[in-house]
Parts: sequence; structure tokens; C-alpha cells
Amino acid sequence: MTTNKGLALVERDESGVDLAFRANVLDGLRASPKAIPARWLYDDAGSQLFEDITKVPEYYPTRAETEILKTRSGEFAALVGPGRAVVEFGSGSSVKTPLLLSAIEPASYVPLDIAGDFLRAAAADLAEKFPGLPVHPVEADFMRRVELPGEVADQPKLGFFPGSTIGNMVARTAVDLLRSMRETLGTGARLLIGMDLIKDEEVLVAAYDDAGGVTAEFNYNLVRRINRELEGDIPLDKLRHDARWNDDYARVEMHLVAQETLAFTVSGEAFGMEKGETIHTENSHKFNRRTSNMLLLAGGWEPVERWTDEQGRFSMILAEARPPRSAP
Ligand code: AVJ
Repeated sequence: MTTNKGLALVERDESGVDLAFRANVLDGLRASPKAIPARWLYDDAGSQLFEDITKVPEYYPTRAETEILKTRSGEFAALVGPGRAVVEFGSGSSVKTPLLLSAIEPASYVPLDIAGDFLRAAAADLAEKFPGLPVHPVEADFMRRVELPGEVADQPKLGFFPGSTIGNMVARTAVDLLRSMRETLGTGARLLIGMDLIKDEEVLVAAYDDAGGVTAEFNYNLVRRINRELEGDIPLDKLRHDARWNDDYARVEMHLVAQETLAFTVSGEAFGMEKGETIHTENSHKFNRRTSNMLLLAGGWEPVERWTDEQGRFSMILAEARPPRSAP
């Protein structure tokens, strides 16, 4: 297990409060419109709720992407070849990662994650499924360039970033991440990335507002976390989950909508909301062939091949970090 030395991944005050969490929440509640970065949705309870979301009938992305990995793995194995170090951005899913690894005869597997506990558990699970495959987990923030373990230095790299997690980011942040990935993996590396596709608004909104209310619970969990960890008294029963399609930015947005005028405190600071005012909690950008190509190119990655599921709902793109060139 490699840890990026000298780097405190989570800074806390004397009473154990995550300082970045508090700063982000207070800044987000002071702002207009109110918005809190989506990463804070994913504490232990939130990560479990997201797992539950992947099983609700309306949330198609996980099933669609798994279908692509199952049915098209022979094709990308042929393009990528054996002997690569597979570098996964995020701890890995127990379903998708084995599908990729069993398709391509990798030389090693390097999961990167900021959450050490998840990382260790996922790495141990994977090592058990693939005896003989060297597994080198690295605890790091992959939004920055990551120093890869020396053992994989001479192996050609394949980055793996499934789940349309890139869709959580606004374009500027997504490009920063793609460029960091390029620096982490080096010129000549390949990247297999999942991107969810633009489709009928009703289908998209339903995927983020399932009839069983699991996604609503996922959104409400952020309020519970704020109230618990930051001594908040936000009246959760006066906020309603809302998923809305923003057509200009091609994204589904999750909001918490005030059902009446509200007053509350968080970490001793007073806040108010008008009836109908919202706290924006997550973006999930959707792509088409052109916008996904544009985003990848802006981040230094040239698309090589793309696959979709049978129903054309979700795409996986294979891209390559070619040397920069300015000529047409
Ligand atoms: C984990 C970011 C891929 O945007 O589809 C699912 C998160 N939020 N339902 C997504 C999510 C609400 C999910 N990602």
C-alpha cells in the first residue's frame, strides 16, 4: 500500500470535524444560488445508498455499462493488448473491475482512492479473485498527478474510469482531471472511460428520482450528515428532493427544495431559505459523440474507439494519450 507521503488526506479540528467539509458547506450555504460539492454525498451511508441506487429499476447506467463490459470485452482486449498495468481511478467495483481484468490479461492492477479503508478492502477482494496478479493500491487524491509504484514503471498503462463519474464534474474540473490522469499515466497510455449519453428527459430524470425514493434518501443523507457532523438543525422534513434536467449544460441536477421559508444554523452560523429556493447538491452531465470527443481532446486524450450498450444508453470510450501536436 502506497500513501503519498506527507499529505494529510483529511484534516480535522480538535473535535474531529472535517475542515474541508465544514468550509465547503458553509461557503455553499452562503452562496447564491446555494450549492454544496457532490463529493460530500459519499460518506459511508451515502456510498451504501449509491450502491442501492445502482439496483433500482430506473437507474440504468450501471447495468448498461456492465453489459458493455460483458459483451464487448473481446474487442477492447484486441485493441489494448496484454501486459498492461491497469490503473483504476476509484476503488473499483466488485462487478466491473473483474470483467475488465479477466478480459485483457493485465500485468498488474493499481487502484487509486482517497478513502484508504475502501481501497484496502477492494484491493484485498480483487487479489483474492485474481491469484498471481500483482495488486498495488495507492492512497491518493487522483485529481492531482499521482506517483505510481515503481513496480509498474516499465509497464504500459491502461487507465480505467467507469461509472460516468466524470459526469459529476463541470467541464473545467473534468478537463483538469483528464490532464492529471495523462500526467499520472504518461504519453502512450490508454484510458477506458464510461460516459452516460443524452437521452429523453423523462428517462434521465426518472433515473435520478426513482419511485422507490432511494435517490431522495441519498440526497437527504447529505442533510443528515451536515446536521450530525456540523451541529446543524436543518429541518429535513421541510426539504424535498428534486431532479431536474438542465438542457443548456446537458446535465441532470439534484436539488433540495425548501417547501416553506426556512431558518436554520450550521456550525453556529445562521442561514435562511425562501420557499422554493434550493440547495444544489449534484450534477450528472450527459454526453453525445461530439461532446465526449471534445471533452477528451481538451484533456489531452484522443478517442480511439467507442462502444454503447444494445439500447444506446451509455458509452465506453477508449482513448490514447498521444504526444501533443499543433498541426492539423
Ligand atoms: C456515481 C456520479 C456516477 O451521477 O449517475 C446517482 C451518482 N447520483 N444517482 C451519477 C448518482 C444520484 C452517479 N455517479
